[in-house]
Amino acid sequence: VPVAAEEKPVVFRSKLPDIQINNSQSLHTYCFGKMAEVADRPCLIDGQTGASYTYAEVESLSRRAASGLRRMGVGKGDVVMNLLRNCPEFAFSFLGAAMLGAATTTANPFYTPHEIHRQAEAAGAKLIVTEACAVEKVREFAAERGVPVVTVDGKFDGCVEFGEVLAAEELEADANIHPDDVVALPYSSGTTGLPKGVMLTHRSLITSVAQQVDGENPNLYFSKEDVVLCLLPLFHIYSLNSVLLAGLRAGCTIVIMRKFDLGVLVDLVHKHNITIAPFVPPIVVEIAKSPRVTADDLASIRMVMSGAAPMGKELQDAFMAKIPNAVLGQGYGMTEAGPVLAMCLAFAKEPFQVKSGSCGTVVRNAELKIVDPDTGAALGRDQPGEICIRGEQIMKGYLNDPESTKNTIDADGWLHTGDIGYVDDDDEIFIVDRLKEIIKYKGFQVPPAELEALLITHPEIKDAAVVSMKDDLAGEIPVAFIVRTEGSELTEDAIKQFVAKEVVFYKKIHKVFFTDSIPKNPSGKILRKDLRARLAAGIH
Ligand code: 4UW
Repeated sequence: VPVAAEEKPVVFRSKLPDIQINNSQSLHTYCFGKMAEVADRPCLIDGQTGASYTYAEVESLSRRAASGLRRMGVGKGDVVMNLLRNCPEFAFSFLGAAMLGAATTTANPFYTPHEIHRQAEAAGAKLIVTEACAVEKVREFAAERGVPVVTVDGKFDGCVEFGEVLAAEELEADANIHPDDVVALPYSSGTTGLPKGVMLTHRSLITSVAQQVDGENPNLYFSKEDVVLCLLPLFHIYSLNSVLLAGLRAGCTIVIMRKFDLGVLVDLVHKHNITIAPFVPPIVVEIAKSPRVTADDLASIRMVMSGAAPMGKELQDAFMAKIPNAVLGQGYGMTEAGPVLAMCLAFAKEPFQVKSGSCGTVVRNAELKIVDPDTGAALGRDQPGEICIRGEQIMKGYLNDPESTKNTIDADGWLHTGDIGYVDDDDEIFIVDRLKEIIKYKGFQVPPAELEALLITHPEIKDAAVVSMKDDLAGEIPVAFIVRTEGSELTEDAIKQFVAKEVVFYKKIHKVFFTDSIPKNPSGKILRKDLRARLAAGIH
């Protein structure tokens, strides 16, 4: 009997050497690691009010937030919900909770009450920090469950102002924190199903930030002189990790912007001499196309990052023609992966040549492989397959969901992304397709399973399937295939409105196609590929 040769999978590594990462400290200690050098430098600037906080002040305010939160009943192992647009208080609350050994679950303040309650409940939120635009959506729910609500922008009946939380003495001693304690609990639907709590620990986030900004030749070179624009929402892991935490660690000044507006963006760039601009593709498109924005307007920017959704070569080239002095490149992240899998090596302190359209090279201190989705065999260069990642940065697992965890992280510790891509001869990664069902509208997650579950609650809908359709501006939009009950004359508009009432704007259904049946495999799984192929071919 021939003995099978032991197969060694093809593993891809960074071109940068591994570094020593001290990831057994707590996340805030790590992020404030350069305090002696940066104590008096500006750390956070509120773009809207102009309020500026030094590093020493941010640490002190976070310590006071920690005491204030503790007084309100938050302790080790608890979860605080940040239901906030970008603001300095987001950082104080997040870091304060970390000092207590508590975790922060982040959610979009524009979520509907239903979406917010579901996450607050699943995460077991003990306290909610929010603002005027969302306070009415949580008030009743919080009162019923005895969850205190803190507001950052004014006084509301039955709520506590953030200023009162800060009116406490600084927390003297941190809780006893274990590196594997959860510190951030963002929600993501991952490769399938409904949104789940992604347990990111002190160890995983320190590792991820270090893989980006630490070392003699950091992959993502942020320095004390840099001014980083924090425009992307901090409730999403991209901004939380690669803007706030990475910016703090590197000693940058972080300019906080509440919402996207091209005019305000240009003003802030000019006023604060922004040097680093983390964007998503729709923002890159808007700047590339806007005749109102000139190279002069953005002259201080030296680095433009894009991620969370694909950016093709054409767009990348068009944008670079507009800002010739900046380096434009991509990062590739996934909430569950800690989040960064790959980062553009042109962002390194000693930069490498890279290609347009690539989403970077695997980060250091990590392993990446490409597997055949059918056989699981590891593939070599230039062969597209499922991207898998391994390293100390990946999530600990999904909260209260060992089954989904097992389906995402295999027995050998490889996290399966559900993305299809290949690694070329220069170690650059190109994403070409998606195996998983998630739809990305401007980089925001739209879980089809959530919309399908909602649709079939309608008495005149017998069956439903939601898939993505390509869109020039948003990248992808959700569309629905609907089987009506017999005799029903339910209209496309009625269905769209039915969904719109229950979900945040980017999960709205854009088109409805009526059909006789939803194609499924023998075990009942929707054949999304078939539906997407139907759309592509124009057969509905
Ligand atoms: N190209 C094509 C890309 C790309 C992409 C992501 O919402 P999640 O779970 O997470 C994110 C995180 C993105 C991110 C984090 C930190 C960072 O530095 C950075 O780059 C600068 C980006 O999006 O969605 C994960 C899914 O989003 C797709 C892909 O399908 C992935 O599994 N995605 N980045 N550059 N697609």
